[in-house]
Parts: sequence; structure tokens; C-alpha cells
Amino acid sequence: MRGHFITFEGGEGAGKSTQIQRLAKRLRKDGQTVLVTREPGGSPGAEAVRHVVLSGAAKTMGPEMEAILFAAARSDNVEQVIKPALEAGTTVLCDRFMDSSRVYQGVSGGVDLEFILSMERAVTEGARPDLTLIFDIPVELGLARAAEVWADDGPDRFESEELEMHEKRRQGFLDIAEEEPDRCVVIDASQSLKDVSAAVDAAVTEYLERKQAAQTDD
Ligand code: T5A
Repeated sequence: MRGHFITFEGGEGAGKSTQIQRLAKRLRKDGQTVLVTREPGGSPGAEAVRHVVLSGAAKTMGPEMEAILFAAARSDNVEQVIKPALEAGTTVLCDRFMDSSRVYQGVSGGVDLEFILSMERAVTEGARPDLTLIFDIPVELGLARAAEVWADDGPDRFESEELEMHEKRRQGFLDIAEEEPDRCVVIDASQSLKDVSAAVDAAVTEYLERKQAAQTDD
């Protein structure tokens, strides 16, 4: 049976990486086989592209080219890592996925959404998320948290942008959640670590129960 595919989305410093590790631990304790991956990155090829896009080296090529690079990295991660794991029945948790391209390159980057969606359809065939947790946090709080973990070289290509850009992204993620309520759950990421974890657990449990009920009906 195909594994569950759960993606974590949202703005900078929202706590996705922290919560993905906590959820992985919890699901493993419950007996599930879990794989954690991230984007851009995940596979060796995609990690190489990650360095190019996050260093800002591709910025001068324009937002369309950056969108293509993110899609290329996603394609490699999907083919090399995500699909084989799902087919083996593994639960895959991915730190950012297709919604980040819709929001960062589309909503705030100005790249034509249809162009982004056409790449998305090609690249994610057979690997569409079953559940997407959208971590919502006031922009200033998220950036302050992200700043705690910046390495010596400071913010990356996207973190360093204007507040207005980050606000647009926050709204972009909320819009996706509203348009696709069957797949998306908004998590109030401004809460304490414990409360965010409880919200994540509740959303995942609800999804797993819904899935199990649907299988029983079949
Ligand atoms: N991108 C990505 C695109 O433009 N297009 C795409 O298609 C894709 C896939 C990725 C960048 O690439 C862009 C988006 C991004 O700008 P990244 O380094 O992977 O870059 O960055 P992020 O995913 O944004 O990771 P961050 O580290 O910024 O945020 P997280 O993972 O949401 O936050 P996390 O867990 O690292 O937490 C940050 C700090 O806050 C603390 C943690 O301990 C940590 O110190 N924290 C909390 N503190 C208090 N209360 C809580 N509830 C807390 N939760 C976490």
C-alpha cells in the first residue's frame, strides 16, 4: 500500500523543521516507517541545486529561471527519493514542496502561475501530497526566530527580502489553504512548541483516521 505523503509549508522561521522531526519521532514510535526529506534538496542532485538557488547565484537569471531550478530539484527528489519511498509504503514528511514554488516564485516572485502549475503537474505526478500543514506565523516573529539559526553568512536569498514580500507569502499560503481545504490544515505557528506539536498531532491523527475510514468503506 502506498505510504502517506505529508508536506510542511509556510514562511521563514515558522518552525517547520523543528516540528517535522518531532512528528517523525512520534510516528516511528507508533510503528510507522518514516522518511524525512526537504526542498530544495533531498536527493544529491537537488542538494546541488539548493546551493545554487539559496546562495543567490541564480538571482540574476530572473525568477522564471529560479522557478525552473526549483522544479528541476523537485523532479530529482521526487524520482530518486519520494516516489520510491511512497511505493514501499513509507510515510514521507517533506519540509516544503510544491506550494513553496506557487507562493515564492508565483505570488511574490511574479512568475506566471500557469507556468508554475504546469511544471508542478509534470514533476509531482504520482507524488501529490495527501496532507499539507501550513505553518502560519506573523512575519516579524518568524524572521526573528529564523535569525536565531542563521549561519555566519546571514540570511539566504529569500530570507533577506523586504517585509512586504514576506507578508504576500503569508497570505499566499493562507489562500492555498482556503482553496484546497481537503488537503491543507493551517497550524497557528506562533504558539509554544508544545502547543504547535499538539496541533500537528491532531491534524495528522484526523487525516489518518479519515484515511482508515475510507479504506474500511472500500
Ligand atoms: N523556496 C523553497 C522557494 O523559493 N521555492 C521553493 O519551491 C522551495 C521549495 C528554503 C528557501 O527556499 C525557498 C523558501 C525558503 O526561503 P530553508 O533554509 O530550507 O530555505 O528555509 P526554511 O524552510 O524557511 O527554514 P527556516 O529554518 O527558516 O524555518 P523553519 O524550518 O520553519 O523553522 P525552524 O524549525 O528551523 O525554527 C526556527 C527557530 O525557531 C525555533 C527553533 O528552535 C529555531 O531556533 N522555534 C520556536 N521557538 C519558539 N516557539 C516555537 N513554537 C518554535 N518553533 C521553532
